[in-house]
Amino acid sequence: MSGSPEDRAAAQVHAWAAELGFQGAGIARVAPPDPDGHLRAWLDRGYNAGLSYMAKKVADREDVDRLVPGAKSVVALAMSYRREGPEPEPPLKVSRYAMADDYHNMILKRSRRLGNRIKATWPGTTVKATVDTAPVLERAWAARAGVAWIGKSTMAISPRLGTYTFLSTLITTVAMTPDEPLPDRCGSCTRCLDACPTQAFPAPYVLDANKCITYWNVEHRGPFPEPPPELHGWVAGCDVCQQVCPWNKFGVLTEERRFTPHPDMVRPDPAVFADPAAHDALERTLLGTPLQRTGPDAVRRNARSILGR
Ligand code: B12
Ligand code: SF4
Ligand code: SF4
Repeated sequence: MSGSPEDRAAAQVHAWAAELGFQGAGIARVAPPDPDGHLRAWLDRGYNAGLSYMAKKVADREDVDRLVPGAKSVVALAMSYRREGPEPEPPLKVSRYAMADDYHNMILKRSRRLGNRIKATWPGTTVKATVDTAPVLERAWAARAGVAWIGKSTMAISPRLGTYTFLSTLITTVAMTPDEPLPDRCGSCTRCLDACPTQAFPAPYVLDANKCITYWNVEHRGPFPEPPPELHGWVAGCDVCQQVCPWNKFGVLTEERRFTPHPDMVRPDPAVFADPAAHDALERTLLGTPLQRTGPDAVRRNARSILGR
């Protein structure tokens, strides 16, 4: 490998990321990730709904140096979970990300393996891996590192992978040559804004979680308020703003066995999902998926609301 030490470090990290199964990887120099204050504007308008954790550690989200003192680079990583197969279907639709094994542990392990290689190669280095496990603006870093641009749906869109990706970051004290950010390729398209069943986008690039189905059916605990939110058949998550996005027509498919949908989650059985007597069966069905955290009570609440029980 030729070039400066920063060039060599960047090339090495790119090669390792690909080896570890990250189809998208990019490097950003440490700088404020949200200089225009989108996060604070979002919080000021109450668009975080009941996600109180988003209003905490705002300064950390705005400055990775607070998480890793002396940080010089952020490696942004993306892994596709897209596979062929039928779209979620009524009566109870499960979003694609929620049909398979929970991604957090699996991706965190891979990111940490990448971190360990970095530490072994550059002794004395600090690294921190995140997969929605620390106050980090993962989409903003994916955009800065040239992995994706942030679309009008607020999804990070990779030209090769589309939007069905999980993001991760690795913050490190190693200096590396950064990649170029990508231009916004949404153009005049407004499909996601038009298709959102609950009109959850007050403006392009801004999502109001108070209206987003995923907020209500995955994050909200306890009974629904009156009148209850319209779930439009989605018992867990919602994929509409991704289903309509033209960048998802040709995205790279996942090769990860762990992202194979669990059969019970592809066509959820209303008897298991909605009947309180089937609590234990529902708990077993959710085991190991991202919905284990949401829990059987909330998932049954969603199913009953959809089925009018
Ligand atoms: C809170 C949260 C949610 C909330 C709020 C979503 C939101 N859009 O803010 C809810 C529960 C609704 C949610 C839903 C989903 N989520 Co979520 N979520 C998060 C979390 C924890 C934080 C996101 C955040 O910081 N929001 C605050 C807003 C202000 O930040 P932002 O979305 O990054 O927005 C940036 C831009 O939009 C931009 N911006 C804002 N305003 C404006 C205005 C203009 C004009 C411009 C140009 C830019 C701009 O600046 C912001 C900051 O840089 C991240 C994990 C993480 N730690 O980052 C996962 C994460 C974003 N979610 C993820 C996923 C997969 C989903 C769902 C697809 C799940 C599903 N199928 O149901 C949906 C998608 C809904 C959607 N369209 O966003 C993935 C996204 C992967 C990707 N390719 O983008 C993440 C990164 C988790 C992960 N590690 O993979 N999520
Ligand atoms: S996930 Fe569904 S409800 Fe939320 S913004 Fe996208 S289309 Fe709208
Ligand atoms: S549907 Fe269109 S506007 Fe929305 S994110 Fe995809 S390309 Fe951008």
